[in-house]
Amino acid sequence: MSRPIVGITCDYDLEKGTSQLHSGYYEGVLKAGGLPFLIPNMDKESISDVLDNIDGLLLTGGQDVEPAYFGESPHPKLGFVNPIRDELEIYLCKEAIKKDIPILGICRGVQIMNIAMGGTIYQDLDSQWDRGMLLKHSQSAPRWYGTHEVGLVESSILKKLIGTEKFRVNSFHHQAIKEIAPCFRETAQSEDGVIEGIESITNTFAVGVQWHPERMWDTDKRMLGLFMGLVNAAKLYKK
Ligand SMILES: [Mn+2]
Repeated sequence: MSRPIVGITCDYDLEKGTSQLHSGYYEGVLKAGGLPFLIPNMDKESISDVLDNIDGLLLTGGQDVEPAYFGESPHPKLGFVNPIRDELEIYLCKEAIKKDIPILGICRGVQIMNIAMGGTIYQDLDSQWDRGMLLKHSQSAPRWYGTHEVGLVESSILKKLIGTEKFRVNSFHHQAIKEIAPCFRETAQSEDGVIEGIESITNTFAVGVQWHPERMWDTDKRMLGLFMGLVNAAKLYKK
């Protein structure tokens, strides 16, 4: 059997006119046995054709999400939003969920998954968090270095893929999940209570994490487990 094709969203730089992606994403897919297909900015009809041809979807990290998608007006600390990318990824995610295409969402990707399916996020975690002490989620350390701990839910896909209950993750997210969409459940949490992982309770494989495994798998092999999970689910979908 040929390798399953994993579609990967890029960051669309509207000023430079480029679609770009950090190598950790596509190299992670390659290492896990999948064939990466980078999804540039394109029209909806082309995106529908992409959805007919991919076996898995990787929603990647990036900038803040337009709050109108979860029914809010912009908070003063909201960062740069990219309307083109928001529209494309939310559409892609909704359609992939409908088709039960396996999905892995990383950082912004997990937020997109949650918003697409009816959940909300904190526009600015630092100023909107009202549940006590908050850890530093925008780390000042190398990108591959784990700065805070997360605990995984025992029966979760995430726990199966990573193999340990507690471990340290890197953290550079300005936003985070607030209310989880009804089709997902929480699977990982940092010590302060911030949701760091979710998975679908209705789909075969729709897993999201708030940290960046694509920057960690080189130094922490457990992180490759996430890419293996996506590619293995894509293999089953392809059959
Ligand atoms: Mn974090």
